[in-house]
Amino acid sequence: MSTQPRPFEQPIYVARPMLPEFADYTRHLEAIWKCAILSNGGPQHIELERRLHAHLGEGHISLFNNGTNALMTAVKALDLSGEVITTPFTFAATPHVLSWHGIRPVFVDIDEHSMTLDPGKIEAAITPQTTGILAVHVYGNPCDVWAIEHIARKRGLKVLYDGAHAFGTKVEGRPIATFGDATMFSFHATKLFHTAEGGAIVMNDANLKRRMDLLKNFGIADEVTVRAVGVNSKMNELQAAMGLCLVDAVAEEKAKRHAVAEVYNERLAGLPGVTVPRLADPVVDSLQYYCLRIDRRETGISRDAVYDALKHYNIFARRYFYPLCSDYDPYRDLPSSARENLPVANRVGEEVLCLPFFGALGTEAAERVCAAVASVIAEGPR
Ligand code: T4K
Repeated sequence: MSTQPRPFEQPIYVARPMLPEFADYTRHLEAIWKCAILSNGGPQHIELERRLHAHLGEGHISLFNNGTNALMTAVKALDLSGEVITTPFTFAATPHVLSWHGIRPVFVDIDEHSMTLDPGKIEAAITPQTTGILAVHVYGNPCDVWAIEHIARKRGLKVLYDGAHAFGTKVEGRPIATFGDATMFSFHATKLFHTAEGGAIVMNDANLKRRMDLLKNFGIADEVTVRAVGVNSKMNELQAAMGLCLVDAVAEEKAKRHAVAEVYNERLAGLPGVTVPRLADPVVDSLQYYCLRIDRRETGISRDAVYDALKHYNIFARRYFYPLCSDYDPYRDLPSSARENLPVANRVGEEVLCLPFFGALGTEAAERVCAAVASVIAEGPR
């Protein structure tokens, strides 16, 4: 007789931030205390910008106090207006940054496998008002960057990537941020690399970098010159110090996550109706999220029922990204939000389940998560 898996003693969440040695962080704090520079591009900020090139490529990096403000500033710096094509299968921040600028998001369906914008459906959504494409490297899966580049060149559109999950992702050996006009990375606490809250824009054009730096600092060029309508979105020294403590720990964290992902793949791939992510793509995966797909027709149990039942095991998985952004109150009445326009995104949104995924979870706990998932599916709906 099979025994029921044991619930976890403590709640297991989808993410858990890497934390540096406390003494390491206080060493950075001592340096901050000594010079009394807490913000506005101090020594920690300068050093972090320099150190991040190893992970984000040789483009120009501009640091921000969070990923949303970084994206919002990039929308302004790129002069996007009118309509911008984007995906409904993303976090609220993606369409919100457009709406905050009075730009209409136009939702286009996603590709079944990468879960990113389907380039085959972009052109039909372009109108005379379209100025750009805001595509998302969901879970760190790269968009079809070549096809998007081709369309953007042909139609004269700007390309902004939301790479909130794509820290370290490469395509054919190229850092992901070398594609498009600019790429945003989130350094939120739940991300592989973090600064508690934070983010960055990476871009190839030095003029754009100057404009981003201007806009995130009120548009101030010098003590007597304000050149643009800017905001205050600067990363402060305490955030940058956290980043400096963690930047070298990313490789070890990724190795631990890889081991967890291998356990998940090994134990869950055989469950009928369950699809696990591929780990051996010619792409360097950011290992940000581990997302299962649960096909109710085959498993006999809905994703939502699995999500709820896992809570009895003290496992708090997340349904990133359900509901779709096109179903949020501010967007549901847009013509592009119609279900018929987004059949793949609607189906995928009902199948995805992100399991707890962080290095400190360890392979033993990962085995227990798998046992719980398998047991929930075997038992079927309660
Ligand atoms: N674009 C995309 C595609 C994004 O996914 C995001 C953010 C953005 C743009 C915007 O970037 P930021 O402005 O955030 O830099 C979380 C994150 O807050 C958010 O950054 C992230 N995406 C989104 C996918 O996930 P919630 O509402 O799910 O967070 P929360 O508080 O429920 O956290 C999830 C779990 O993580 C908790 O159950 C416990 C654990 N946790 C969380 C925090 C904050 C910790 O253990 N420690 C912590 O400090 O949004």
